[in-house]
Amino acid sequence: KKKGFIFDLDGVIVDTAKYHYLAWKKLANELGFEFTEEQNEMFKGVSRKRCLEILLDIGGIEATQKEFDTWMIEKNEDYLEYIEKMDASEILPDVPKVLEYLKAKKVPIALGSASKNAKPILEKVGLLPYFDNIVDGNSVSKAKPDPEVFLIAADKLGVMPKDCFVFEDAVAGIQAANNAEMTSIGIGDSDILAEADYNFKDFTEIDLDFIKKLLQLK
Ligand code: G16
Ligand code: MG
Repeated sequence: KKKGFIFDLDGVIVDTAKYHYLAWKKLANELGFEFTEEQNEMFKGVSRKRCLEILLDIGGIEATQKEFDTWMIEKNEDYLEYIEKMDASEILPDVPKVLEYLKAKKVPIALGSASKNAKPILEKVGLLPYFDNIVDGNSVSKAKPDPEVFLIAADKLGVMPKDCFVFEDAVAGIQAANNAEMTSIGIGDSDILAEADYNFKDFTEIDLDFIKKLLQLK
């Protein structure tokens, strides 16, 4: 059976959550309130628009449509300044090991991310050539935990959803993979990602024998 692998971006391949955080924090401070790293946890895997809605809720701010749009742009411009400086050193440990292995076995690979900046980030860190398909915030209408992003990815890869494996660091992402009836692999805290079929702290914990076993599943 043909298998496919789908990777989330933020928190799985690179740690861009810290840049999202700095950009949101700057906006919050400009608007006169604090935004903590703890609160930033809620933003993981969540669309930019939804993040701003939550942020304004935290600050108790009612925005006009015009203000809302301006702040969305402002946050993204600050975020892009961080992205601009990224290079291969920001790839999370042992991610290339797994990508390399899958490539060598000619297993199709897709990206399934909520980010509208996914492609430039992959380009910056030099991983774009590994991906057969990119499904990101520009091509989906329903946010995780809706399975849409992963179902489109499976379709593009030409692999049945049940034969796809998804690496995710966000609860909503694990739920999206499960909702797509794919095998979910949690990257991060196994207590938080308890709904995942498999759990690893990070890719250094993933043995290539494990990947091999997944490829041999019926
Ligand atoms: C990522 C992040 C979220 C971010 C979202 C949208 O999702 O985890 O924090 O808000 O993308 O990003 P952008 O503002 O670049 O469109 P993922 O699915 O890659 O973890
Ligand atoms: Mg993520």
